[in-house]
Amino acid sequence: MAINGVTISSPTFNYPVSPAASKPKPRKAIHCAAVDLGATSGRVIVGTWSGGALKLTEVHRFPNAFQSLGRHDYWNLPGLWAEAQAGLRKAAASFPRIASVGVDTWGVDHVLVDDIGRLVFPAHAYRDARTQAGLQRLANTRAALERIYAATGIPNVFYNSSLQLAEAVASCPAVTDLASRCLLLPDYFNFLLSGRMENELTIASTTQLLDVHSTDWSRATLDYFHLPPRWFSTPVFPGRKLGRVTGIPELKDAEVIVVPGHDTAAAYDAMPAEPGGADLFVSCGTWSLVGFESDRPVLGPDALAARVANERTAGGGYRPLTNVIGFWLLEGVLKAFPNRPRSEQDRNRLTAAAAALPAPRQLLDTTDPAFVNPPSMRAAIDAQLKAAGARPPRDLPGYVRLICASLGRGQADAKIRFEQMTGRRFARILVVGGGSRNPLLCQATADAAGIPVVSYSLEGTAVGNLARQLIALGAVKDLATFRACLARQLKGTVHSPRGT
Ligand code: LFR
Repeated sequence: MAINGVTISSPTFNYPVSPAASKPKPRKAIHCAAVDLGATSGRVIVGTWSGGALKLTEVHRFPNAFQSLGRHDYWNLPGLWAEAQAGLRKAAASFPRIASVGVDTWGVDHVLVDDIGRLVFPAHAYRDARTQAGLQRLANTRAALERIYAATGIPNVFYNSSLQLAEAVASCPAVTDLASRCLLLPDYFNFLLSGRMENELTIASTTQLLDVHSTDWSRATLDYFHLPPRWFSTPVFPGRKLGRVTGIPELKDAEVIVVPGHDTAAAYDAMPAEPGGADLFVSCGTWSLVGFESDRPVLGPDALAARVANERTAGGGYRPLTNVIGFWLLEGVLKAFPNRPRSEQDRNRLTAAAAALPAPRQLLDTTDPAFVNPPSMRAAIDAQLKAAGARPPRDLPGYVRLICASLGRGQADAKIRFEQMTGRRFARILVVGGGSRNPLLCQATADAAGIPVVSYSLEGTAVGNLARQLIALGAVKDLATFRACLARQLKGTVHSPRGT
């Protein structure tokens, strides 16, 4: 299918639903638009639900990157909004009637606005180094560190909104008078689309400010970081309708529906998981998010040491996960090679060349803070290897081999730690996102974890976003139904572990 020059060729973009799951109704096709913003790229995807099947059409895709100005890193919000609008206009031009729109983005980043939604502080990017002092301070204050983890279930990580907001208040105290609301980025885009300001639950849970035992904010944690409680409203659950689109005349009849605003929550919703909880999930893109779903959080000293983040699912449950650095490593290294791949075909060739190389003797420590935002990723990798007495790779395939093997080890380590902490045993690892299309990484993960990895070529974040819209519109009964359909209809690639 080709729309506006974008061709969707993968058969996995069609999700027929069996009659048992959803009796075919003589209804017209329903079209929903997912605005899915990632830290390195964004897209607008239309999901068409018809005759019990979901079809995806990518109508718009664009690169995204934070930009440095002076000593800080910022998001280009006007640019992102322009791209989101352009994508939504294309959606409206290509489909007869878009019923609804939902927005998901990466976690933690936010805006501070006044009563009418005007920005009163620039939107910093989470890799900005401004949180380093606060990060160290909390790391060195054991009692506070434990108290905050017990209260929020979120470990002390450089990108937390808590640390970012505390820095904003400390460096610019007037911001507490200027701002009346803190909106996470999906909340802000929902506001731009609908005029309504709401905080959404899944994205709120990335802030380190939400109470881990309720679905409201942790007053003690807000106080610790000197943040005004009035900036935050009780989070709404995904599925809430915010009213019609106001800013884009072509979409004036479409509803703005709150979806899991956090892209990782959306991606986990799209996992074709077996019921029973024996699947470990990996949503792999710029970050690799390794975790599972649980009806209770994983807390305590071991979880804190393993930096387990108890983020929330769209239903209010828990998604204990660890963040492995992901393809940020590769995206960084590619910048050092002018002959880097430009097409999908080139990328496949590079992966194949890397797969033909012998396994690296020395793996990277993927938790090294030097990889967070280095001026040169290649230099940061070389420095770590040299410090360990190992020789850096000679060429790009060598780096790809090293990165995939190291990420595979990192993902497998997360699985092992989860099993130790919870007593669970995982039988499979399901992978969605860009990393699912990298057989080298999937195989490295299977080999290191000792269980099969099943990869699905699936834009999980957009699919989860669309799933919640369809549920809110009454077209799909519930998430379990949606997942059961995916599990029956999607063809995964199985990477079986190889003995060493
Ligand atoms: C992935 C993600 C992760 C979050 C990181 C920073 O896109 O949302 O879940 O930890 O970005 O926000």
